Amino acid sequence: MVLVSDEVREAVAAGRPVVALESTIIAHGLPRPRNLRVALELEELVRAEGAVPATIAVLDGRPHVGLDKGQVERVATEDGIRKLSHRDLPLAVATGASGATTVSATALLAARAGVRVFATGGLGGVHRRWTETQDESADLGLLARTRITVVCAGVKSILDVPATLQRLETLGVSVAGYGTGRFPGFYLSDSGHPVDWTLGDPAEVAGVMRAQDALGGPEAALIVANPVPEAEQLDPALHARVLDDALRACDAEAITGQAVTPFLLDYLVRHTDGASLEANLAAVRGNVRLAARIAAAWTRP
Ligand code: PSU
Ligand code: MN
Repeated sequence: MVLVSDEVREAVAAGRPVVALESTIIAHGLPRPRNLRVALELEELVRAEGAVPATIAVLDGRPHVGLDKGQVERVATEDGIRKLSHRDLPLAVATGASGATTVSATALLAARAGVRVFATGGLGGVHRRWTETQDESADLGLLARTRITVVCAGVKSILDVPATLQRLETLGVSVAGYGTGRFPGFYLSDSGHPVDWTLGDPAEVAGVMRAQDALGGPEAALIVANPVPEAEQLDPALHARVLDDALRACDAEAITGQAVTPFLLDYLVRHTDGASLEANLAAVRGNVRLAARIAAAWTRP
């Protein structure tokens, strides 16, 4: 059912480091044509750290873990490619659809293929004005029941960050800052909210993963929140101003559901002269590198 590439399958079987990469950021989170270059660059970053990249997507109804170059190109350039959260997977499979996978669908497929470490930009979470919209990303619920380590720059700052942190607590998802006691703010190094735990190096992260397995209990994820370096973050004042406008535009244009996140990300890119894109990419690159090092520490005997 899940097509795992030869390279990824062999690496998993031999206990070599593998890093899962999601595809929604490629298909729906970044502007074209830059998205294709970034997708390939992220795979190269994983390789440069000595790990195997496993980009995940659904093509013609088949979930793939590990894409070849032509398949990455399809995800980045195909018109009408869907955005698939985990609830969409059976529908896409049965109808032969193609789609990019969000954090939730990627985490599910990665875990099925035996890949334990996953890098992304920012997780989905609780949207602002949740009391009216009930918009909470499916990422959170899935991470509460999937044993995977997700390296991210926190949750997207377009969300209600404290509400999201609260949901993660309620759902029993372990969260630690990497080299910081502050929860990162995606485009910003600091969301303004603290985290309870700080981990200092990949070996320490791998130690937490081993403790998760040894303790048993619910198969929840570990979130490693890795801040974008301060020098590469988006100017906080610009961020605050443009984000306000973006949220108003989203309301004015009555954008809802799956379209909300891509709309807001795109609005920020267009209204910061691309500066939000650079901060987003800096965060993702840092996460991919760290994920590869964690995967290496995890597989080291
Ligand atoms: N991080 C990024 N860009 C993105 C996303 C994350 O830097 O486009 C995607 C992820 O795939 C995440 C999804 O799972 O946004 C959340 O969408 P929603 O809020 O509709 O659940
Ligand atoms: Mn949503």
